[in-house]
Amino acid sequence: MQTVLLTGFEPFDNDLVNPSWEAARELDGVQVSEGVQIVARCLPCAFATAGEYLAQLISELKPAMVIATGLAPGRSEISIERVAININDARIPDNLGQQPIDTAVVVDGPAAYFSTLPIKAIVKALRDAGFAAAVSQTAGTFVCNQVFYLLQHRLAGAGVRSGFIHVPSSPPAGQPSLVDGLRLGVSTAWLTQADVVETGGQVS
Ligand code: PCA
Repeated sequence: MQTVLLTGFEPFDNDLVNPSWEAARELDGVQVSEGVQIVARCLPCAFATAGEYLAQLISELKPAMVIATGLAPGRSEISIERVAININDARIPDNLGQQPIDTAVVVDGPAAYFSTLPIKAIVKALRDAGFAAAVSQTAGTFVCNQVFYLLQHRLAGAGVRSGFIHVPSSPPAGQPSLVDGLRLGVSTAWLTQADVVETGGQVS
């Protein structure tokens, strides 16, 4: 049995729930395709511990693919992140009271890492199924970006697909559930051989 590690985050910024974990937890144990099962875990929203826990999960589970998810409170679309950058610049304190400003995620690490998920194929599959979805050119500079960067740093060259998906606070009315959206995102990421070529770009 192969494992797809799917993470969500605990609530932060005085919220009581985090929809990323509420959705991811529903997918724990779900089969993606023959012989491939999702293991869902919740990461702490803290610079000091989130990456450490993720590294521990990767060592333990030896996943064949990793998708981390988090909440992007201001967005209305499911955002498939393109790139993680080597900077922490927190607008608010994390859940342990830390608020790093302009520090490196990894000292002397590369400026950025790209997602190794087929991001355009995921956006297309979600849109075709009725979700508002888009490629996002920034995962921010808070704990989600840090975890995304550490994930890509850890798995660089390992041949294990990995990336990050931001979810909205609440999907617009009339859309299928976030749980179904994440399930479709995971299965598309797993089954797609080569990413589709269509624009997901922006003019500034
Ligand atoms: N969203 C935050 C951190 C945890 C989460 O769910 C972010 O986008 O950085």
